[in-house]
Order: sequence, then C-alpha cells, then structure tokens
Amino acid sequence: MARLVALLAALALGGAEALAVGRTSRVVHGSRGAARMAVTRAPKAGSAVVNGRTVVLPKFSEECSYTGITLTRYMIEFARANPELAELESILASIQTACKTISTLVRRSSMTGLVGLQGGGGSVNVQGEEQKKLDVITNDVLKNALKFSGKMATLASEEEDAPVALDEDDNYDAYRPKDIVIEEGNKYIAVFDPLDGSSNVDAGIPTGTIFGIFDEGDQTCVVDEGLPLTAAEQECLASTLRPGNALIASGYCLYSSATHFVFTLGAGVQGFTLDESNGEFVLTHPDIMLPPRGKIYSLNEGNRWAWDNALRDYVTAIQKGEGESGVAYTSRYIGSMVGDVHRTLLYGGIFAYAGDKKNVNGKLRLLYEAAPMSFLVEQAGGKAVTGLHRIMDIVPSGVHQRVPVIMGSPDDVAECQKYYTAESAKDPEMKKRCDARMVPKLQKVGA
Ligand code: FBP
Repeated sequence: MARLVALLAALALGGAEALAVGRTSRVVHGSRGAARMAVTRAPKAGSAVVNGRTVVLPKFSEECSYTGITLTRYMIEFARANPELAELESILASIQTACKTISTLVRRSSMTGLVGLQGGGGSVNVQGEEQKKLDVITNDVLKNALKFSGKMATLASEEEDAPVALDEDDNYDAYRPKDIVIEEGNKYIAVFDPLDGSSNVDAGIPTGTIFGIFDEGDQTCVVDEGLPLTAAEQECLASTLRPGNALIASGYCLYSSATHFVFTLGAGVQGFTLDESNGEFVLTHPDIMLPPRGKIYSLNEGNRWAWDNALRDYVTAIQKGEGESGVAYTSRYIGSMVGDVHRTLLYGGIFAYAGDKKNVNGKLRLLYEAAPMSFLVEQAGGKAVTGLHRIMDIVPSGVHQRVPVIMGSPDDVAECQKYYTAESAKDPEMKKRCDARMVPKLQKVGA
C-alpha cells in the first residue's frame, strides 16, 4: 500500500521529476530489479510485404531505461515475430560483431600500424584498385563472421575476385548424430563492401561497411557455359547475381564521430548508435524517413566537365535556386558513399555518382554498393535511379559491375530524372545505353 501511495505521489509531481523519483528508490525495484518505463522511441509496429512475403515488425512495449532497445533485442523480437526468417537474427548478430571489430580497427589504425597500402603497395584487387591494409583485414573480419554464422552459402565482396562458395564446416557433422535427420536451415547469400570509402581511411574521414542479404531463392540469371568455371562455381555465380529487388535485408555501418548501424529488413529503416560503454548498438533513429525534398546536393563536382548535359543543367538549376523548389541548394561531399548517403537519409537532398563521358557506368558497384543502398533509400521513402531506371530492377551482369547512381529525397530525384528523360528523348544513343542496363546479360566473373 505504502509503495502505491509513493508511486501516486511521485506521479502527482508530474514530468521528469516523477520519473526521477521513480528511478531513485521506489519505482525502480520491479520483480527483476531493473528500471522499467513506458517506451518513448519504439519503432512503428505492423507488417509489410517483402518479395511476396509478409514481414511482421517487432513490437516493444517495454524498454530498459539503462540499456534502451538494442540491435540484439530488436533481432530477437524480429525472429519471434517472423519464425520463417529467424535465421536473420544470427546473420545480423554476426554482421554487427564484425562491424564493432572494424570500428575499433579503423579508429585505432594510426596507433596500430594499420594505415597504408597492403604489402606496402602493389596489392591490387580485381578492379585494379590498390588495396589498403584495412581493405584486406576488414574483408577477412566480415567474411569470417558471416562464415561462422553457419547460415551462408555464398559471399561476394568488393575485395574478392569472384563469389566465394561456403561448404558446411566440420562442426556441422560433429553436431549431428549420423542417424538423426534434422531439417537443414535455409542458406543465404551475402554481398558486401567491407570498407567503403577506404581511400579516405588514413585521413580519419568517415568510412563504412555496406551489406546486402539474399535468401538462396531461385536463380535469376544464366551463366556463360563458355566460362572456365566448374558447375558448382557456375551455380554459385548465378545464385549471387541477383537484382536489388530480391534483397531481404541490407544496411551499412558508418565509422565516424560515432558508429552508426542503419538497416532494413524490407519494412522500414532503423538506425542504431554504438554505445561504447557497453558495446551495444542502441536504437536512436527509429523509422528513418527521408524528407520529400532537401536543400543539399552531394556529388564529385570534379567530374563536372564529363557530366551529361542532363546532370549539368540540373545541378546548375538547383545551385542557382532555379529548380522546382526555388531554393539554392548547398553542396556537401565526403567522398565515402556511406557517409554521404547517411547524411542524405537524415537531412534529405540528393546523392549521386552518375555516369559520365569518362565512366558511362559511373564508379559505384551495383551488387554490394548501389543495390543495398537503394533498398535502404526506398524503404525510407526515397528514390534510387540510374538516371532513367530504378536501380533495384537491374539484374547484375557481373559481380563488380558498375552502375550510375542518383538517390535521395523522392522529389529531388524525380526532378533530376526529368532532365535525363528530356535529354534521352533528344539523344537516342543515351536512351539505348540506359535501357541496355535493364536487359539481363550472360554473366562474366570479374566484370
Ligand atoms: P570504395 O572505397 O569502396 O572503392 O568506394 C568507392 C567510393 O569511395 C565511394 O565510397 C565514394 O562515393 C566514391 O568512391 C568516391 O569516388 P570519387 O573519389 O571519384 O569521388
């Protein structure tokens, strides 16, 4: 009775004090001794249909005021709400562990000698880029974490020439007495860029990890029988080269002033921040939605001379405040896709690495950069296009295929797209080039 009176008295005080009172001695001691209070920043509940599958969003009616809603707890609830997708819990657990490790490796790299080029230089990946020490190390960290989840069939990475097929590890048989047949879980495909923006890492500029998860599903592409690949390799390649609209999860981890983990499971976008004090990602940005329009454009203006007229005219118009909003936009460009997209998701506006006369397909890779980020942007209410077409609909023609990228606030991307539509109506070559990307082609390994 006394405790009830105290509680009512505390509540009568109203506001934070009430909670403070609650937190001190009276209200804190629940049956398990941890503080409990009504959740204030819980993500929206409900469900959504993803690739023909209904995904139920996890619900949080309580939150520990000391821990908050962690990514670990979010995925536990997600698995409870979606038993057929329960394996995503251990996959995301593996990815978050790898990202925490990478966050520490990047932050301490100047003190641990992890800056600079792999092997002092000369170590070149399949795209001809000189690898940083951290490119190779972060690739190993993420590859191992995914492999040890025991849920992956195939991995494709910016730092791997070709997709890597994962066989059952020895433990698999060790755990299964020969005579009992146990239903084998699903297997998944992970595509990732272990350290996006790595050209910036030695200068302490934000970098990130980008990932995308496909379920094994059915193959959407054919492989050139002429390729010198074994049947298993052909199988593995074909199962990896999937369009973005087949993704079941994607996200990034940003290594910057704070470490942010932002992801989607096809039903909205959730943002977590690493609480360095307990090593947990805590929900700080529930249900991220892009504003319909922003005031920031983000692209490498150093390429301006090579841009298509469409892009040049669009950027000129918004710089001068002669665009649809009549507002003069400002420029922000980090040169790390994860950093530039993270800011765009939170502040709105447009990020682009378009095709140009120098690189008709731009610079960013479809499978493990453009498609996973497009899934996020679309789930946050934005748009992601090549100029004329939706990036998520492109069937990759190679693991390292590049595509033009224009993404961000829906009204900004739609405005930019109008310039491309107008120019392609005058330039059949350009139209042909853009439409050709939408036609699935025979697959090539290193392309
Ligand atoms: P990687 O560092 O993973 O190769 O990524 C490419 C990237 O660094 C993107 O993060 C970024 O958006 C773009 O290249 C920057 O290119 P540029 O220096 O030509 O503007």
